[in-house]
Parts: sequence; C-alpha cells; structure tokens
Amino acid sequence: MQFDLTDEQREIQELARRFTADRITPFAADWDERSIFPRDTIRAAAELGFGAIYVSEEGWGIALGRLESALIMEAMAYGCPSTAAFISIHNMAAWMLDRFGPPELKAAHLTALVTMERMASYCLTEASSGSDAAALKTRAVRDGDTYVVTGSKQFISGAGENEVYLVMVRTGGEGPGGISCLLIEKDMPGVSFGAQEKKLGWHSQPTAALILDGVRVPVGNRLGTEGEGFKIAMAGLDGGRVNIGACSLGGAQRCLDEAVRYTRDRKQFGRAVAEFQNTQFALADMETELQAARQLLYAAAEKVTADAPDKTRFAAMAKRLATDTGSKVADAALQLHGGYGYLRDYPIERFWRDLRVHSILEGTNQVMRMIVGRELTRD
Ligand code: FAD
Ligand code: 2MC
Repeated sequence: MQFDLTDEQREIQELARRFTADRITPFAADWDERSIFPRDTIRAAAELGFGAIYVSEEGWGIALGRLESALIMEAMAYGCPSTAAFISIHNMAAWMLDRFGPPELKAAHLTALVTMERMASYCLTEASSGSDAAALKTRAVRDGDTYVVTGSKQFISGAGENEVYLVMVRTGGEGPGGISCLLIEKDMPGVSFGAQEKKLGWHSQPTAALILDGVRVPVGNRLGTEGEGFKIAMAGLDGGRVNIGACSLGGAQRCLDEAVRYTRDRKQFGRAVAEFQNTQFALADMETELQAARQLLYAAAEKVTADAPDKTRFAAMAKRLATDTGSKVADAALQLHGGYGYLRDYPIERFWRDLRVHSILEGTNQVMRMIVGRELTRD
C-alpha cells in the first residue's frame, strides 16, 4: 500500500496544521496547567468539520475516510494530544449514532453533534469491567416504551460537561449478546456524575463516573437492535483506536521536533549536543520508529474505511504500535533535554504525561495483543 497522500488529503492536513498552530499550540500548556476544558476551541474545530469527520453527508457530516481522520488527529495532537483525543471520542460517538441510530434519533441529535454545540461521550467501562467489557452490569429493564436504566460507568471522558452519552447497558443475559446501546442525555432525571478524576495527564478534558439511577430512556433512543450494543461499541472502537494511535504519532512528532531543536542549541563539552553520535543515533531511531508506526497506522485507517475483514486486527496492531512508539519517543526526547525536559518550562513532560494513557484506554495494549493473537491462532 502506498501512502503518497492525495492533493485533497494534503489540503486537509494543512488545514488541520494551521488550525493547530493558531488555536491549539499557543494555549495548550495553560489548559494543562489549569485543567481548562477549551470548549470554544473545540467548537471552532467543529466549524471546519472536525466534529463529524466520518459522519455521512446525510448525517450532516463531512463524510471523509479514516485516513483523513488520522491526519486531522495527528495534526491537532502536535499541539495538544488531550484535546485532539477528546474530539476523537466525540467523532466515534457521532459516527455510531449516524451508522446505527434510528432516523428520528439522528434527526433529533446529529446536527448539534456535528457543530459540537452538544458533545458526546462513549460509555463502556465500569468499575468491575474494564478489559472484560462484555461483563458489564449496568441494567436496562424494559417498561412499556421506555427502559429503566440503573448502574454506573467509570472513567467517562467528557462526563459532566457533555450533553449526550452513548451507554452500553445490559438488556438481556450474560455476555456480549445481552448488551444494547442507548443514547442518554445529561438532563434526564436520574443522571448524575462522580467527582472529576485527578489524572497524570489529559488535563484539558474532564473524566468522571456517569451514574444512572432509574433513568427512564425511550426505546427510540436505542442504537441498533436489542443485543447488538457490544458489536456497535466494538465497531466504534475500530476507528477510535486508529485515532488514538494518530494522537500518539502527532504528539511524538512534536517531541522529536523539539528534541532536534533543543540538541542543536544546547552546548556541552564545547559542542552542540546534537553533534554527539549518541544523540544522532537516538534521533535516528525516533524518526525510524515513528515512520514505521505511521505507515501501519495509515494502512489500518484505510482498512477501516474499506470495511476490510481484517480491519479490527489492523486497528489493534496499529494502536498498539503507535501508542507504545509514541511514549517511547516522548521519553527519549525528554532524556535528550536533560534536566530541562523534566520542567514545565518545556513542553516535553506534558506530552510524556498525555501520551502515557494511550497505551491504556480504548483497550489496553495487552488487549490489543489479545485481539491479534486470538485471530492468528484461531482455527
Ligand atoms: P483492567 O481491565 O483491570 O486491567 C488491569 C491490567 O490487567 C492491565 O494492564 C490490563 O492490560 C491487564 N489485563 C486485563 N485482562 C487481561 C488479559 N486477559 N490478558 C492480559 N492482561 C490483561 N472508558 C470508556 O468506556 N469511556 C471513556 O470515555 C473512557 N475514557 C478514559 C479516560 C481515561 C483518562 C482513562 C484512564 C480511562 C478511560 N476509559 C474509558 C477506561 C479505559 O478504557 C479502561 O481503563 C481500560 O479499558 C482498562 O480497563 P481497567 O482500567 O479496568 O483495567
Ligand atoms: N466489530 C464488530 N463486531 C465485533 C468486533 C468489532 N471490532 N469485535 C468483536 N465483535 C463481535 C464478535 O464478532 C462477537 O460476535 P459473535 O458473538 O456474533 O461472534 C462479539 O462481538 C463478541 O466478541 P468477542 O467474542 O471477541 O468478545 P470478548 O468478550 O471475548 O472480548 C474484547 C472482546 C476483549 C476484544 C473486548 O472486550 C475489548 O475490546 N475489551 C477492551 C475494552 C475497551 O476497549 N474499552 C475501551 C473503552 S472506551 C475508552 O477507553 C475511551 C477513552 C473512549
């Protein structure tokens, strides 16, 4: 597969890079330092179509492919991985609604999600079911034309701020086949939120528990059929994992660029640090590994766009490699900055913190290996 980007893809990449340089990079350190959620900047990104990148035109989105989405996420993460990842999760939820929602539900919600007037969360994880997502316990009991939903979701990105929550709930028996996906709104009676989590990174976006206490949700708010929720959740994650990988690549590219700049300026033993062979070898490995991860990620993105039979395996491989490589590159860049890399005066430590969680969320990198290994060894 060739990755000579088309002229249109280059234009999209350039647009996202310009937006990042103007609206994200100058402010990201302050968002991190003061835990500011940059709602206005996120809305400005949506004005460019970045809130509904692969939502169909009928769903008021810009109907691009997953490679274009990866390019946009990579570009925005060059300024702030946390904010780019927030927008990625919203895109995942908006696509799930567009792809699997009934027409009236789409008509009611999609236009506001596309403009990001209203923002969406994805709610799968529970306190006792993280990696084993199909063991979730949040219960939805049918009562006439509503479901009564009780339970709680842990670690929800956007919880408390976002207006819309796509929630995986149990409508049937145990296992993945008993799960359905419901759209729940922030202002429905019985919805509340836990305290904001205090995190190592991802400070520009909120994370909290979503608590559901007897929430009455119309049956018309269900995406897909009863029992289809787990597959819908996994289908969303195929794209989400590619995007999270792209966020790691963008953040790591920034760290590499900063390390090149810094080591050329910094002098020790009468020479620029960049002149030491150790530095050049380190930079060479960072560049090589980033390029390799990028190629796999773009290939995975194309497979998700094409709905290829091996898309889930490729998304898992790409997410694993891009996020591990991203953190490795950020760590090497920190080392090349010496003690200054450890200070908030330089951006590296923020990227180091923000990228670290990408090996954990949207499926840990152990789960990514499980997906790949199971497929390789299946009869
Ligand atoms: P566990 O599943 O308890 O895993 C603990 C360790 O055991 C890990 O190292 C794991 O890899 C390993 N492990 C587990 N099972 C196996 C196995 N079979 N083989 C080998 N190793 C295994 N979730 C959402 O639904 N929506 C969100 O918006 C969201 N946002 C998040 C934001 C942040 C900042 C964080 C930290 C998490 C977020 N999550 C979200 C949750 C995230 O997806 C989970 O944390 C993740 O899936 C892991 O689940 P867990 O934390 O329960 O870890
Ligand atoms: N697309 C469509 N269907 C899929 C699918 C996919 N990508 N992956 C699995 N399925 C289907 C699968 O085919 C099966 O269907 P059937 O029963 O008809 O054969 C069904 O779903 C159940 O799949 P599995 O048998 O693979 O389910 P299992 O319980 O063994 O585990 C596993 C699947 C471990 C891969 C899944 O639980 C998982 O991905 N865990 C990690 C959880 C996770 O990623 N959480 C992220 C939360 S979101 C987040 O962190 C954010 C920041 C937003």
